[in-house]
Amino acid sequence: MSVNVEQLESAKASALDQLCVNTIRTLSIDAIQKANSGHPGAPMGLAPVAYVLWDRILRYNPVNPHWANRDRVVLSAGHASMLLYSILHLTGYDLPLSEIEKFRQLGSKCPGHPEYNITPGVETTTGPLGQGIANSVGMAITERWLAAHFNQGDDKIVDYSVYSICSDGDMMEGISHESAALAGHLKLSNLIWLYDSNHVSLDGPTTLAYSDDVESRFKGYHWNVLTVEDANDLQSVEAAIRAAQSETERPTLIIVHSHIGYGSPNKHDKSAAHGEPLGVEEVKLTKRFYGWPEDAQFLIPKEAGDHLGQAVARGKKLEADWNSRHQAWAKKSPELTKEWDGIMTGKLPEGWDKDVPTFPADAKGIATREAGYKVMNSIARNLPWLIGGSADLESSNKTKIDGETSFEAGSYAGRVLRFGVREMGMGGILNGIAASGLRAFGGTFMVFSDYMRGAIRLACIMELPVTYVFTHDSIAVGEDGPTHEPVEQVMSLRLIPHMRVIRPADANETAVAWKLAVESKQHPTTLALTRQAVPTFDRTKYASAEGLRKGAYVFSDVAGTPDVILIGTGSELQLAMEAQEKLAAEGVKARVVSMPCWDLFEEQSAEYKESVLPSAVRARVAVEAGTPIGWERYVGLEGKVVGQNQFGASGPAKDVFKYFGFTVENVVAHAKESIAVVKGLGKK
Ligand SMILES: Cc1ncc(C[n+]2csc(CCOP(=O)(O)OP(=O)(O)O)c2C)c(N)n1
Repeated sequence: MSVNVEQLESAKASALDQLCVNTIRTLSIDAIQKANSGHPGAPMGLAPVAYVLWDRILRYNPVNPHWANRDRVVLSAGHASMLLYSILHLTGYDLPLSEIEKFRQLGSKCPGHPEYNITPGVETTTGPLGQGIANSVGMAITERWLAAHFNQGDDKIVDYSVYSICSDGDMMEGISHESAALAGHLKLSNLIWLYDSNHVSLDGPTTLAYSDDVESRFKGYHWNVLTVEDANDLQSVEAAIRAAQSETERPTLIIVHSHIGYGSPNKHDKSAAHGEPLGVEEVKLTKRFYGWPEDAQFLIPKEAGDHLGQAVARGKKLEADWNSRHQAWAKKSPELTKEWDGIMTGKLPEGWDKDVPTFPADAKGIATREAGYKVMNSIARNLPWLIGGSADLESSNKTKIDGETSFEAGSYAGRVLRFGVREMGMGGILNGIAASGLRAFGGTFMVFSDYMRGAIRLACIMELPVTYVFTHDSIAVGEDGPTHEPVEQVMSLRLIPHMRVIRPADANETAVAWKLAVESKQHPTTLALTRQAVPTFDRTKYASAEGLRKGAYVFSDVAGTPDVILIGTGSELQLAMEAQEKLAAEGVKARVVSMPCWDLFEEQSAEYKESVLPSAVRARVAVEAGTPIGWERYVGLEGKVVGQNQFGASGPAKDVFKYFGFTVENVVAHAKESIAVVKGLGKK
């Protein structure tokens, strides 16, 4: 397609803009039609917004999508992925047209929904509505923290903005309420959400279920709220974003009124445009509306390609300017530069774990949440970019970084994050922080990890090293009763690929667990910690807690081949140990295995696994105060599980534990039963 540029300049000033906008639209439409799958409606309506952002507003370098001071854009409405891929391609990211032509095909850099680490320019994985905007809050928190920490007077090396493009669905999701409320409270003026208000979602018009007054809602969160009446009015879109940029006190929501499926004669403003290709005939009609050659596929008019391609030269210059600022800053601030490099490269500072305590043997012991607090603080002292907090359970979760201030509006250097009672929001925000380079942790009760599960799953998909401090990890919570007593949570977290669930048995295992969490580059870690005190085992008598690094290890052995193996995790290792003693008194040889982390154990060699759980020893008992489902994997069909197959009850912890069979006698009985089964004498 050829456009007379002179004509363009002399005629409507926006003709070239229009050409670019329609290029974004038609690329998206064609990719979706070719894949015979996808969501064309939002890219068609939002193309002008994407165009204004990437062409006139954002500071980025397509050639280096990891440039530290780039503006971030999160496409929270991940189903509109083709919008993002089209603009990334056109602005010169390493995303060739051949990848767009393979949209939604196996191995393509253009997967169905944007995926972190697959596509250059994609800042986070989105698709589950609402998660992206919560991530953007985490990114904005990180920018503020980095700016407070690293900018020195007029030497500003951190000053990026965070944008999110979101939709009706994002706004309906609960997580949007939590994360927006916190962003408003924290006065994150570096955060700008562009809300695609097109009044249509999957099932039909949003009026079916949604009549929020979004403007009032966000004003209530102390946001700056602006409105653009027509997404196609590029000047208004630009003016609104520029107004948002000059806001210094509040995050900004720009409500952009748009039309889903804009330009499609039969699907414009209809949910039919939302989630399926337009169809061959409708594509033609739509292209005719745009003044596009009807049969052209993946057409990028030269003028549009050239114009949007200028982003490469622009980006190179922006980054080069920043590099000279950064170099000047680095000369003046060598110590800070070391920290900066550590954050940007993911390298831990030397000596980060030098103060991690070794806990002396103590029969009374301490709760692993308490040990976790001590260990986390010993690490925080030497790892300045460890940052985190709790969803209003700090005194219970023991997550306070001592001697540090809170991250607060206007005082952004603090490392103590206060999420309020917002577990969902916390989950999404932690992902945004981790994706921005800081080491982030967040705490709540294990039972409420369910509230965070959507975000946890995304952390696992993205392989972000977030640390979850989930305390009160069993029915030993006691008095608060079944609503607060996790039963299925620990096991269900183990089900998520990439997650490392660690349930340490004592203070020294907790120390190793925290170290592993901090060393992790690609795995989120769940630390399942007790409310109640557990003995600190005598490591001169039993195996070193470093065994935790292998997931499971022989904690206390017997001479010769054991008659039975007792596997304990967390607070139940002590039951296994006491049972070992009782069984020994009856002449039964029991090996005790501590198994704090299934996932790590699975990563070990077959030889190692065999050395811990020899296949010849089939009498086995697993003891864990959680659902027994799954333990068959390690105890086999002849083994037994002392687990919790039902909800707990309210009462003092020791009574609850006893009531549900977490007693030495019960473990001993199960061990004997398993031995009998193996001998062919008992019931499986
Ligand atoms: C948490 C979550 N629930 C449900 C979906 C399925 N889903 C994808 S898009 C969509 C409708 C969204 O409508 P809207 O956000 O208005 O997008 P638009 O129709 O404007 O493209 C739904 C329900 C999802 N992706 N995430």
